[in-house]
Amino acid sequence: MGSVETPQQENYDVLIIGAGLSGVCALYHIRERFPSWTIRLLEAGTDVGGTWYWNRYPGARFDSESISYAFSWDKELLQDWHWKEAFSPQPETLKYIQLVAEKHNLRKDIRFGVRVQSATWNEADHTWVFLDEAGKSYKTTFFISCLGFLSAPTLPNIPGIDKFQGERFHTSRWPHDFIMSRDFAGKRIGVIGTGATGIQAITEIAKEPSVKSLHVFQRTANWSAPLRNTEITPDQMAHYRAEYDRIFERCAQTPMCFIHEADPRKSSDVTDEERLQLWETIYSQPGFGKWLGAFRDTYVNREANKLYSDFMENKIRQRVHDPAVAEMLIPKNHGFGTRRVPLESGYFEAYNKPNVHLVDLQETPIEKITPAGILTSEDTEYELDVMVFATGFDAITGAFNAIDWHAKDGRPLVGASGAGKGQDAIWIDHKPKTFLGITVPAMPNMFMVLGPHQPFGNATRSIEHAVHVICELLQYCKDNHYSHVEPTQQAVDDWTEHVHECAKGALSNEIDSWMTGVNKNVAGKTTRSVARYAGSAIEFRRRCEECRASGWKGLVFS
Ligand code: NA7
Repeated sequence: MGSVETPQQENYDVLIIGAGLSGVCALYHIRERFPSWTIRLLEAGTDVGGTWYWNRYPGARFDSESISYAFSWDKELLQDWHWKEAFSPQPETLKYIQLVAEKHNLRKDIRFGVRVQSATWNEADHTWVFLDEAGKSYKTTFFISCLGFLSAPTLPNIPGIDKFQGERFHTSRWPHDFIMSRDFAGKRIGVIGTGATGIQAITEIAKEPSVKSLHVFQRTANWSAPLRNTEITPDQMAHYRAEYDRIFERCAQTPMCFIHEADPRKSSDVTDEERLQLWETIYSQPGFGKWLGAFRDTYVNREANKLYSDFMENKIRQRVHDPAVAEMLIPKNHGFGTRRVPLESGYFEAYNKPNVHLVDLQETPIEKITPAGILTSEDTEYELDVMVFATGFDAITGAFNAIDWHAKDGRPLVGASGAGKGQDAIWIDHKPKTFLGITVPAMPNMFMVLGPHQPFGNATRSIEHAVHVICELLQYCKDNHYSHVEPTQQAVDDWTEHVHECAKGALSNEIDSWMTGVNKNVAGKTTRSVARYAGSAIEFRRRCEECRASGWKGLVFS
């Protein structure tokens, strides 16, 4: 293969979209593996980083351990890089990704500031043609989606949202030159949203002494538990450097690729004292252990979940001075750990400050946004200078939906059921169909990193695996001179059924959240779907390897 370029159209062997961790990893490996191929990466932002480029809101940081999150393949960088904190803040993580790009001279193959608008499959020559917003076209044989599963921000569908006269920020579109002590000084801030993002941002804004007031508008209380972040000293870092292989090995042995794993006992296997002892131990330790390290039946057995939720409720009560506020902060509609558990560093204590106020939207829903602030039922208007939307993302399928797809036979990728073109869509009503979470029916030559039906967990670990599978697949195409690969309908149906099976029995599957495909701000996303691989990443990898070893059974090549 080779490249012919004209001013109107650029031609590539492989086109990658998105320069987050997925895109950076894919670009590096594909370039290394296929040096004779022409490869280009298109990115809407002005630099690499993805999630860590866009999400610059105060308090943005990992809640997975920094040392388990780095790329495992750059051994040299692992030995050079110093994670400053056990749970890295956004600016440091962005620096790390920038360093990877710099060290491997990746930016030379990336076009920044390019937002893709449409994509069309050409059956005649087995290529995709992408069109960007500026009207430029890019033709490619293979295409790798590194679009991100939390990259399409959504604003709340509240009447009057455009009428507000003050400043408005979505947390994932935060200004690059923001300084809180300057930009929020003396201001009345309102935050809508109490997911992982809201909890981090609220905590940090509440700590800023110059802020006049902070009102938090909470529609659904979320569980949250202490992060327990610490600095990493040079000595500790030296120790971790020697341990990296062991750390990554450990991640490979756990269902979500974190260093944490469930206690093998069931809640009912132990005495009340033993149960309390484990809970207190994991609660006192840093990181996700308090979510993922609980008894193994905690998220599949209602009684077990209730016991652990009661324990967590009491922890909240102990930390919030006003009992009425504590009650509002305790989730009533879902058990602990059945949604993604945000980790916090003083979130509950924020509500003990005299200038921080919680508005329970279950009690007094928002009627509208006014030029001066937020009007809730009972005619209360909260006057604000700044409105922060921590309202999340059109998750998993959202970034795909932002592109106008003309797949095989002109089919759209995402569409609404009912009348019209949507009926022909491959993912009707945002309900994904894939094979191995990597390929999609009627979307030949497209491979996804962190796409629907893949395990998310510790993202870097999942990314490395997906990129590995894609490289193997591309190698097979190259070795056999194939320019066309697509999953069979049977393989897609079987895989999609397997993914649905994996989700059965999990209490999280009964709860609305981005993980179950619900976002009430997005048309067509009001009912639950199985959008992610909820089984073990170990089983996921086994199935991918089985497919490779079988000569890619389930895929057709030509
Ligand atoms: P999430 O977890 O989807 O949270 C969004 C929050 O915004 C959540 O509390 C929502 O309440 C709230 N929300 C959304 N729309 C509205 C309206 N219209 N009115 C009031 N409140 C609203 O997004 P995050 O950014 O926090 O986190 C996403 C993931 O990113 C996170 O899990 C990490 O893995 C990284 P709701 O619960 O829907 O009632």
